[in-house]
Amino acid sequence: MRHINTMSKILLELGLAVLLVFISGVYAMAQTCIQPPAGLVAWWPGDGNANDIIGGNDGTLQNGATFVSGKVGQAFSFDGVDDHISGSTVAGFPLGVSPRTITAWIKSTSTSTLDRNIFHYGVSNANLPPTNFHLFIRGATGRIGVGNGFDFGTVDGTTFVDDGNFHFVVGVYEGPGTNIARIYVDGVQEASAVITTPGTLSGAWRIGQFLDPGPGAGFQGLIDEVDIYNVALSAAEIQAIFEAGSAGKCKLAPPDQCQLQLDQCQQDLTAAEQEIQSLENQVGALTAQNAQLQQTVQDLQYQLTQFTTAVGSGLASIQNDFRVVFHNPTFVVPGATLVEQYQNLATAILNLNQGRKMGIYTNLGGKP
Ligand SMILES: [Ca+2]
Ligand SMILES: [Ca+2]
Repeated sequence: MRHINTMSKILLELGLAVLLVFISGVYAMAQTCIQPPAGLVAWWPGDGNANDIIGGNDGTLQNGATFVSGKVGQAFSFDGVDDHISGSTVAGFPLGVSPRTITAWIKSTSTSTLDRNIFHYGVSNANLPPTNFHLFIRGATGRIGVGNGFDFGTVDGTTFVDDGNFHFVVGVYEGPGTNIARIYVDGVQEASAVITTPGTLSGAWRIGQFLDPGPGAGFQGLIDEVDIYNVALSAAEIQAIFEAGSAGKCKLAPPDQCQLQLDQCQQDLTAAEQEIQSLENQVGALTAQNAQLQQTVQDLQYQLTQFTTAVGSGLASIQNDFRVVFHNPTFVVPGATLVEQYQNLATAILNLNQGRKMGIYTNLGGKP
């Protein structure tokens, strides 16, 4: 009996284990992309092209840079010599002293002790005030650095990232209120420090090589999903992107599709406005016609009164004829619209009036 109980227990535990494996499998399958945090102004997914799918700051592959399977879809692949992506427009970039965040997945296989750029934008000149900003690997330590360039203030992380594994690396600058810059690696903040207030930023950008490649080495390995935000992302937002892993961020509808929808909406709106205008015109015409008919009826009634006054009670039969026209229910024309009914009635009255006037004047010896 004890043996049977032990067997039952084992079977129950085995069943629970299978259930847990099944549940975790379902969870993994159900993992989907997350909505990008607010403030995303540029995003290079590296999925077969160098396009910025948010800000339109499309880049160009240089010196053999290519694509391989990455962290989220494909990634940019660099040879560590001269490969890089270059871009000449910075539409939407956080410039001046604006807060900013740069994020990317990287996989470095480099053994170089020289600094290697992940993302660099602005004007590159060591002799200028801090007019550029970058996220990079500090060659001497193999750790992530962020700052406004060339010893004008940088912050270094603590994780050795040249280990051939994917790491989610983030550099944040909070803005002139605090001048604090922060490093996050794999969802965890590793360092923060006050840096020099950034100067005016403009110009160009590069992935995988510094704007001025002289002081550093080329990036060797993969860079994937490079993002720029015009805000300092929170720790929770950074953690969420890290945890989304290979599911990544949800892509928005391509701009051309949005534009097509907008164009269609505009066409529909224009057609609707034209329809409304046409209906208003018809209402206006009917209103004018109605006023004209009312005036005609009033004129006829006035004339009838004048005739009655003029000739006394001798023309009672003629008055009755008019009343017959006004009130005769058989006058309705089958199938005619209300407007056409009025038109026919008015025409009949006018015709009758004209004939009677002549008749009246003729009978009384007057002139029409
Ligand atoms: Ca990608
Ligand atoms: Ca090359």
